[in-house]
This record gives sequence, structure tokens and C-alpha cells, in this order.
Amino acid sequence: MLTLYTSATPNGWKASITLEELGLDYKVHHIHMDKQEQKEPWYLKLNPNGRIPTIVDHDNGDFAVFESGAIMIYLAEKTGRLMPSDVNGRSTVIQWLMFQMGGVGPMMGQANVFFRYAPERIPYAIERYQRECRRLFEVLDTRLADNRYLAGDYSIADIAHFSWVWGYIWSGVSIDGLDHLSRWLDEIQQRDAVKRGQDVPEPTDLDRMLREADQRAESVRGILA
Ligand SMILES: N[C@@H](CCC(=O)N[C@@H](CS)C(=O)NCC(=O)O)C(=O)O
Repeated sequence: MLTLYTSATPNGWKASITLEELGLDYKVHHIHMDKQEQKEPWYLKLNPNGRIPTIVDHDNGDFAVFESGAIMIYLAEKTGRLMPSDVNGRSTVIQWLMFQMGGVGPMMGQANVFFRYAPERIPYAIERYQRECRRLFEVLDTRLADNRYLAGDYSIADIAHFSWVWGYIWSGVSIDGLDHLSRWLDEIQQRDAVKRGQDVPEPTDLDRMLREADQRAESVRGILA
């Protein structure tokens, strides 16, 4: 039995999809980020960075793991699945996982901030992060041209990237012309465990988020006019 502390965000889905794929028994503790629960002292004892996700493994003396990539590696190694144990196979998965942790995740995160949430519209920042996301997507597309999955068999590297790339429209980054990436995205999206994991701790209605964002943009245009 494990506890997952999470919210409905890409980094949270990386942990919940992995737990679902592995069929592990876990309970969900919804961290309400709108109430800043991730900064409360009790939570900082589990995750010094004050962010989601975190897991606590009750079968291992309540061992706590923070950082989504570290959580995925811990769960894969605990079960011996979603990552091979031979040196080269393991390294290949970790390389693509690190590419997500250091590249796709932070860059899409910044694209979201400047494109969706910043109180001031800064075209230089929006273009910089969206262009870098598109470049990173092209790296994934090239890899997927000759490979069904990113690192050998379906692995935590695929789950990590899927959780972020799925929201490309929210980041305002096109995947037009990236046929291999689209094919991979469609395939992973069809997996039952992925669907279940993406509904943790609650379903995300991307269409509604996009409609509401459009309405907000309309009302701002209305005020400015
Ligand atoms: N490198 C961390 C990043 C985690 C992260 O940025 N989580 C976001 C949600 S996706 C968060 O908790 N944001 C709340 C905050 O910054 O206070 C990881 O991969 O676990």
C-alpha cells in the first residue's frame, strides 16, 4: 500500500499513470494547490520542495519519495517493470526520462505560464518557450520515426513524456507535421491505465479549460476596446 499526494497536473499524472500501469494498491491524497497545501509544514517534511507529486510507501517503513522522475524510477525498480534492469536498457530509459525532466517539462511549464497565466502578455517569452517546446517535440518525433516507443519497450520514459505532450494545445505548441509523435500520442492515450491515471485525483476537461481561456481573452479584448 502506498499514498500518492497529488493534483491534476502533468507531474501528478506521471506518478498516477505509473501506479495504474503497475496495478499497485494506493490511496490518493488530493493536495489543493489553490489553498497552498503543498507549502504546509507537514507536507514539506515529505517533499522539501513543496510541490506535487510525492509518494509514501507504507510497505517500506513509510519511505517518502519526491520528484516525479525519482518516483517513477522507484516504482519501476520496486516492481521490476516499465524499465529494464540491464545497464544499457536502464540507461536508455533514464536518458529519455531526464530529457523530459530537464527539457520538455520545464519548457512546457514556462510556455504555459507565459501563454496562459501571466498577468502581462510578453511576446518574447511566449515565443521563446513555445519555439523551444516545438524543437524538443521534433527531437521526440525523430526518435519515434524508427522506434515504436522512446526507449525500447513501453516504459516510464513514455509515461513521463505523454503526461506533458498531451497538453500541447494548452501550451500553444503545434504538433502539425510531427506524424510519429502524433501516432505515439494516440497509441498511449488509448491505454486503460493511462486513462485511469489521468483521472487522478479528478478528471481534467481540457475542452472546457480552452473554452474558458478563450472567453477570458474575449472579455479582456472587450475591456481594452
Ligand atoms: N521537478 C518537480 C516539479 C513538480 C512541480 O512543479 N509540480 C507543480 C505541479 S505540476 C506544483 O506542485 N506546483 C505548485 C507550486 O509550485 O507551488 C517534479 O517533477 O516532481
